[in-house]
Amino acid sequence: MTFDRKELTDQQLVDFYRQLLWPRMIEEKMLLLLRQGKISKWFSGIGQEAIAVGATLALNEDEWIMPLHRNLGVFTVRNMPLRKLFRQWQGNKDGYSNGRERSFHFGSREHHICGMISHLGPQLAIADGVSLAHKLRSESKVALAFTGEGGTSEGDFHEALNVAAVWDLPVIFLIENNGYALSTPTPEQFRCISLVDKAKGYGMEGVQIDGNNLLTVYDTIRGVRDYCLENQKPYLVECNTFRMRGHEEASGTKYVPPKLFELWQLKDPVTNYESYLRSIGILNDASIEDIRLAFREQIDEELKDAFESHNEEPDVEDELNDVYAPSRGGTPQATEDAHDVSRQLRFIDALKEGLLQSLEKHDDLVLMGQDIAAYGGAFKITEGFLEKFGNQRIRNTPLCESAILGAALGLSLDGFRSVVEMQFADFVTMGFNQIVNNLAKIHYRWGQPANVVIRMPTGAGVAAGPFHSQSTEAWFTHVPGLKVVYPSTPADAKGLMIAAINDPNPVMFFEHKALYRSVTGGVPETYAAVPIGSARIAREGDDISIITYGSGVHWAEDFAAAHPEISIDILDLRTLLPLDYFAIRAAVQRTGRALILHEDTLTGGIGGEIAAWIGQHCFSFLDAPVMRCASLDTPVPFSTALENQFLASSRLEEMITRLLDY
Ligand SMILES: Cc1ncc(C[n+]2csc(CCOP(=O)(O)OP(=O)(O)O)c2C)c(N)n1
Repeated sequence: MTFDRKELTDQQLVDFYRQLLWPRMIEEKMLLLLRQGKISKWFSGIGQEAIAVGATLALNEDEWIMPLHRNLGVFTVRNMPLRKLFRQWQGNKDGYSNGRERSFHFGSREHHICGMISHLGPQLAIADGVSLAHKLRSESKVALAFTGEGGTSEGDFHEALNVAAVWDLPVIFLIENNGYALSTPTPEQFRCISLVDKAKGYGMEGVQIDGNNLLTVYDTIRGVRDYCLENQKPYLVECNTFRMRGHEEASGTKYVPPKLFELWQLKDPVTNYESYLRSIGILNDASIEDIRLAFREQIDEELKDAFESHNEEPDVEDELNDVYAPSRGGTPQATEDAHDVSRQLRFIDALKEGLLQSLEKHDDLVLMGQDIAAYGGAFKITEGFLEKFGNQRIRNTPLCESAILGAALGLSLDGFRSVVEMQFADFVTMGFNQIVNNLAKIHYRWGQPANVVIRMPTGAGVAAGPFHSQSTEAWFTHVPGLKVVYPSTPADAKGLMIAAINDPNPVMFFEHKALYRSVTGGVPETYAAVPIGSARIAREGDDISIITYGSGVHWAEDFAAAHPEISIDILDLRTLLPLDYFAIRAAVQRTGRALILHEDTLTGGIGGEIAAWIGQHCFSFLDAPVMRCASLDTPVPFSTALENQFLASSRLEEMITRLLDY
């Protein structure tokens, strides 16, 4: 292995040695502790340290890195103290994730390190978002994201690189090609000759280097960083290396030919760099032993300290409180009579006004979605926004929901807020993982906000068939960390949009397409929020309470108008997560008869959750069993006759009659 020191001073070369040796020695100690049962799981980076260490040394300290499970060197070069890292690995409350995350699945804003989720590929697009934040602020910074060669097979790899290329983002994508993804060797993973060849396909530059040579990695990443900043473009770096231990310590290496270990042992990054420093007279036996001895002592001292730290008793309140980022406060609130104002707007125009006023209010708000700029979006809600706010804030995206949601999280990490439009709510499946695993969990895991609103044009009744009509809200009400909002009136569409954009948590914002142009109502002109989590009494009555949301509110109101002989009480939930249990209890108490109505299909719909809660908490108020009226448990059919039969509205009269007759 040949080394080229270029301009590096003797002192820098020694400092680099220390940076390279430190994670190696920590790991060797961890492997011992693992065997003694003192830590539970370990993903080894032995043999690969030059990549994490060299790349981190090449960046400025305030540039974000998205590391993975073998990148201890990123954490150590950023000076994270071993005593705290060790507490993290032990699941101690004094680690970096309050004991909530394992191994390297944590981050630290202070150190500009973004914690990974197990799914690997989602890290990559977060770098796009952080980099976009830099670009929007005209800051000269790069972001660097790691992936293994296995991770390059994920769709997220493709999406993230493509978005960075299309948006000219200075992101360094770094592949650690270590030969195996768990037991899968590279010929079973991809068929291109080199992964770096993929760069060309995305219209970006790329380079393949020896990942075991610390100075090569450092020098390459420094040069690539300069290139990215100067040209405002991404870059792909493939680092060849080898995984010298099992995928994780328990899984063994039986599937790796022993010859490969012998070969790569000769290329060990630490011993080779050490030999180089000896050969140029910078280190010798004595100085190396001094460094190693000092490290050994430091490890023992820091671990002693860490072992002495005890976990507090778990506290349910603490856990529940940390699911959501606390509200920032300060947003003006809509008055109670917001629905009674004389100015009438269609649902779609109210929504548009909420977005427009928010864009005016918050310079840090970015809108992203397919065809939302010049075209104005599939439903024309963002028409005219481009002219007013420019293409940096009103961003057309390539067709890649996952990367855009990941980028939204990256924007949030760097202080921006965003609204991401799903062209239809059905397409959220393509970004599902980013929502339920990354955005939803990040606050609980390591305390970061995900100030992202995901607009979901939803629902049936428009003869659009199974993939443009679904009610997908129940998929998300099951995910702690998300908020799920579903307005039924123009006033709420505007007020809840304002609230959602001010909320530091990810908000799924369901907008029923059939209501866009069919519903008109009073909407205040002022910029004011309708609080998330509070239901609205749409109509008070004595005979039966219909607890509903979205199109259900209008079905219930139409029924009530057509049946003045029945005194119908209607509760519009407005938010499905968190539910307004206080209002639900009051509604049940008002009539003693509860019908839960939703357009979503019956089984597993939010109605089941509400019915269970009423059964448990409001039993003494009930004069009849709680009933549910929902759509058929089938996909949403296309033909009007089939769709009408599918929809809950076709069974509403029957269900109301049954409940009243009980
Ligand atoms: C989406 C997903 N599928 C499967 C896994 C299980 N898994 C964890 S790491 C891994 C191999 C990853 O290989 P690579 O990206 O090459 O990184 P390496 O572990 O070699 O560093 C697999 C299959 C996972 N974590 N996420």
